[in-house]
Amino acid sequence: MTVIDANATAVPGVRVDWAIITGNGGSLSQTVDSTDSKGVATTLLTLGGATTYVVTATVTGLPQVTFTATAAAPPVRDSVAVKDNFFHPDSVVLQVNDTVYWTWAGTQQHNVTFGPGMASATQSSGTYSKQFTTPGKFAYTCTLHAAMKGVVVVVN
Ligand SMILES: [Cu+2]
Repeated sequence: MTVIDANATAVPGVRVDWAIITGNGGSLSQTVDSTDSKGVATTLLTLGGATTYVVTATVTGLPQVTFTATAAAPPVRDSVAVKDNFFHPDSVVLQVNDTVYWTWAGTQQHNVTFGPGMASATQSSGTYSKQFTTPGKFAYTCTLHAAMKGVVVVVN
């Protein structure tokens, strides 16, 4: 936030108190700051598990200012086309317990292989699906085409 005077001139050295009034688990990098030479005071809000956060900036003698932040769910993309010879998209991000569905969309034979015991059949049509129950980064390939690579990123 910026503190200015009646002439719209920045005011340095003004104490600003920051507080989270809504938003469980959130934290501020600092709860007290002084405006700099440009009249700017800052804090950094780190989100926790809540969806909505309201942060107030208080300067003695001035109306309180409120800021609102809304947390969005991680992007979810759970369909991948198995083409000749690439995965599209080659990177997906999803939440824990979501499932990725691969659909064969080319004419050649391919597979989706994460590792031993974690692979689709080698096929030229059809689908393969896998549910991801733990966060992490899971790389896979088609063992017939080493350049076919993909990754599934699972977040909480
Ligand atoms: Cu392949």
